[in-house]
Amino acid sequence: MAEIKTLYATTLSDTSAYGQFVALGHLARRYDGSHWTKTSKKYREQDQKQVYYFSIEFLPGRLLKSNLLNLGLLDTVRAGLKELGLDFETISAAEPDPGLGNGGLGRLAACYMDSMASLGIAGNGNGIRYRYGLFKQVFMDGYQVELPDDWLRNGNVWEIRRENKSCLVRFGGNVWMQPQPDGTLKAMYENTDDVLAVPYDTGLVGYHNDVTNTLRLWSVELPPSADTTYYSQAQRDRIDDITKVLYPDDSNSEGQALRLRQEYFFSSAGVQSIIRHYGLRHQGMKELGKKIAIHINDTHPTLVIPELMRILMDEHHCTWDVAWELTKSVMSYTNHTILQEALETWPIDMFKGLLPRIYQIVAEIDRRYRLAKTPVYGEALVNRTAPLGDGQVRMAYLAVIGSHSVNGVAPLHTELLKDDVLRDLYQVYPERFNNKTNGIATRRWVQLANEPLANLLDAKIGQSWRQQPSQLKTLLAYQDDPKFLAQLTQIKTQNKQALAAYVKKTLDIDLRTDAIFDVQIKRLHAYKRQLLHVLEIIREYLAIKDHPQAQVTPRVHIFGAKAAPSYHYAKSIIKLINALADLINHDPEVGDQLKVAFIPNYGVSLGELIIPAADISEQISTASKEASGTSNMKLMANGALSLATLDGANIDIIQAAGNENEYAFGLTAKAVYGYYERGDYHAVDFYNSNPELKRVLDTLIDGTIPGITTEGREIYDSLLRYNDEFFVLADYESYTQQQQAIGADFNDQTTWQQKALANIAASGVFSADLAVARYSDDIWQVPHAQVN
Ligand code: KOT
Repeated sequence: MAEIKTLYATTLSDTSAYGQFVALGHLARRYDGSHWTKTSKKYREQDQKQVYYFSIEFLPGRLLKSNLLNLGLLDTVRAGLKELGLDFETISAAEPDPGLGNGGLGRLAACYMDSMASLGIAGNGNGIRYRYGLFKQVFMDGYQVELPDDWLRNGNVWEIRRENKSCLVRFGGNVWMQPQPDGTLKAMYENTDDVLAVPYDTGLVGYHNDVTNTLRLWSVELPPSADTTYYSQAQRDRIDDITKVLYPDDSNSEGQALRLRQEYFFSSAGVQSIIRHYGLRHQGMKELGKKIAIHINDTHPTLVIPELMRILMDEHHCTWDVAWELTKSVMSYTNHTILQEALETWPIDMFKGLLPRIYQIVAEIDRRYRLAKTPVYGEALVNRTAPLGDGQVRMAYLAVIGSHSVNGVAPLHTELLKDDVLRDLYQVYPERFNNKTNGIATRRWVQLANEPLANLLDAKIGQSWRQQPSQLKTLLAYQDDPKFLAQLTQIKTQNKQALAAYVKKTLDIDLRTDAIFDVQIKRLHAYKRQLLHVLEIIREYLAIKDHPQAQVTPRVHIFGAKAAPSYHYAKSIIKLINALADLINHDPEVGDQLKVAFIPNYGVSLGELIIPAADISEQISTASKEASGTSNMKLMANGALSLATLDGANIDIIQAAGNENEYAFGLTAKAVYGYYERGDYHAVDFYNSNPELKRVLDTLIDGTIPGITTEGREIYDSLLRYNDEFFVLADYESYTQQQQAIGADFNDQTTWQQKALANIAASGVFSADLAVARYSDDIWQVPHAQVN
C-alpha cells in the first residue's frame, strides 16, 4: 500500500527488524484505533450487556500478524513490504510473544477473547500485566534452566496506559462496622496497606467485522499517599512484587501469600472498574444482572464474588439479600482441573490477615450457607462443602456457591466433576452444572499458522470456513481425490521443512522431512506422561540396535515442554529426554532412521511452527486426568492424527473424526477408578510379565543412557518402587502397539492423508467461536453473530 511507502519507507528500511515491527504496529493501530473507539461508543449507546472474562493468565501470542489478518490488511501489507525489499515474516518474528500464562488455561482465555471480538460480543478481558512473563527455558547439559522473560524491556506497542481509570486496592489493617445515624452499618478501616492498580488496555481485533474489544491488564503502583508519606524501599518492593512475575505452576497451587495478593489485586480492581463504568449509565444496581456477566476462569479470580458483595453493600448500600441475588446472577465459573493439588485453598489466618473485610463477607456466606442447607442436606454434607472448613477458605466451593453456572471443559471432565470432585455440591445445586467443551481459534491455528493449508482449503471448498469453521466438513468430498491428497502431503512436507530448518539452527539436528513427525507439546507433568513416550523411543532405539539392517519407517520425536521450576520429577524427565536424544542423535548406527528433538522454550509462537508440521499428535494422559486438552484440537485441525487415551476432549475428537482415523489406546477413566477402588494396581507385575518392557525400563539404570545416573534411578523407582501413580506401565503395551501400527500405516500416504483429511474436516466443531456462542447462549445470555 502507498501509505507504507510514503509514511514508513524511511523508518522501515533504516531500522532493525524490531524497529520495523514497531513502525508496523503503529500503522496497524491507526487502522484499528477508530474501530476501537467506535466499538466502545456503540456498546455504550446500545447499552449492550458486557461480558467480563476474569483470568489470572492470558496467552494471546504475537499480535501483529493476527491484527493485520483480522483487519483484512495482511496481504496488502505483505505485498507493500515486498516492494520495499522487506520480508514480513522476519519483521513479525521480532515481536515479543507475551508469555502471561502457563499453558492451556491462559491460551484458552486468549482464544475466547478472539472469538468474542469476532462474534461481536461485548467481551472484556481482565487480568494482570506481569512485568515478567513465564520464564524463558534454556537447556544446559540437558537440564532446564530458567531465565527471566523481560518482555516489556522495549515497551509494548499494543497497550495504552489509562491512569485516569486507576483505583485503590486495600490490603491488611483493621476493619470494623460502625452504626450510622440512619441505622445502617459502615465499614471503617485503619492501618490498611493501599496500592494503586493502573490499567493497561490492549485492543482485540475482531475478524473482518470492525469490532475491537478490550483486554485490560492491571499493573501495581504506589498509592497517591506516597507523594506525602515515606515508604521504605522494603515497602516499595513489597508493593512492586504484586505484579512482578507470573507464578510458573500449571495445574498446581503453591499456597503462597503473594499469589493470594495477586488474586485479590486484579479481582478487586476489575470489579471496581466494572461497577464504576456501570454506574455512569445506570441509576442504582437493579439492572446489574441484565447488563453484566462476570466469568471466573478457574478459581483464581473467585474473590470477585465477595468483592462485588463488598462494593454493593458498603458502597451502594444494598442489603445482603439484594447483593447476594445480584452477585449470583452475574457470576459464572469454569473449572479446568480435577487434580487435587490444583484445587485452591487458603489458610484462614493468612486470608483474614490480608483481606479482613473480604474475610468477614466470606464468613457470612459460609454462615448463611450452613444455616440454609443443613436442614435439607444434613450436617456432614454441609461441613464437607461449606466455603470455610479444615481451617481453610475453599475457593472452588466458594465459586460454586456464589455463581449461577459451573462448567467443566469436556463431557468426561464435567461428569467427573459431578461424580467425584464436586459431587456433594452437585447434590445441592444440580441445575448449575453444565458442560462447555473447549475450542480453539481456527484463525490463529490454521489461517495464520498454516497458510499453505488455508490457501488449499480456499481453492477447494471456498472461503466460508474462515468465518464458519464447521464448513470444513465439506472437505470430505475430496477424500478420494488423489491429487488433493498428494497436495496435503506436499503441504505437510513444506511445513516440516520450515520446522527442520529451525531445529537445525537451534539444536543442530538434521531431520528428514519424509519421516513421521511425532509431536508432544504441552507442559511437563507426570499425568501427561511424557515418560510413556520416552519408553517408546527407547523401544524403537533398541529395535534398531538389535536389527540395524531392518527396514523401519523413519521417525522424528518432537517435544516441547516447560517444567515448573520447583517440580523436581518433571525436571528429571526433561534431563532424561535430552540425554536420550543425545545418545540417539549421535549414534551412527541409528543414522537418520530415528531422531529426537526437544525444542526449548515451547510457547504460542513455537506452537505455530510445530503444529502444522505434525503427523502424530501425542495426547497420552492417564484417563481422567486431562480436563480437556486443546493442543489435541490444534494438531487435528492441521491434519495430525491423534495417538490418544480416552481422556478429556480426546474422546470427542475420536468421535468426531471417527475411530478409524485416530490411534486410541489405554485404560478408560472407569478402569482407572476401578484400580483406585479395589487398590489392586501392581506396576511390578507388568514389568515381570513383559520382557520387552523389562528391558526398556532397565535402560534407565543400567548405563545404556549416559548421564542419567540419579534421574534414571529416580524415574525407575517412581514406576516400580512407588507403584507408578499414573499407570504408565499398564498402558505401555497398547501404546506401543498403536505406535507400531502408525509406523506401518504411514508408508501408505494416500490412506494416511485420507485420515488427515478426516481430521481437518471434523475439526470445525472444536472452533472457539462455537464454544463462545454456547457460553453466550447458555450462561452469559448475550447476543452474538451467527456461527453456523
Ligand atoms: C489450574 C490451576 C492453576 C494453574 C493452571 C491450572 C489449569 C490449567 N487447570 N487446567 N488447566 C488446563 O486448562 C485447559 C483449558 O481448559 C485444559 O484443556 C487442560 O486440560 C487443563 O490442564
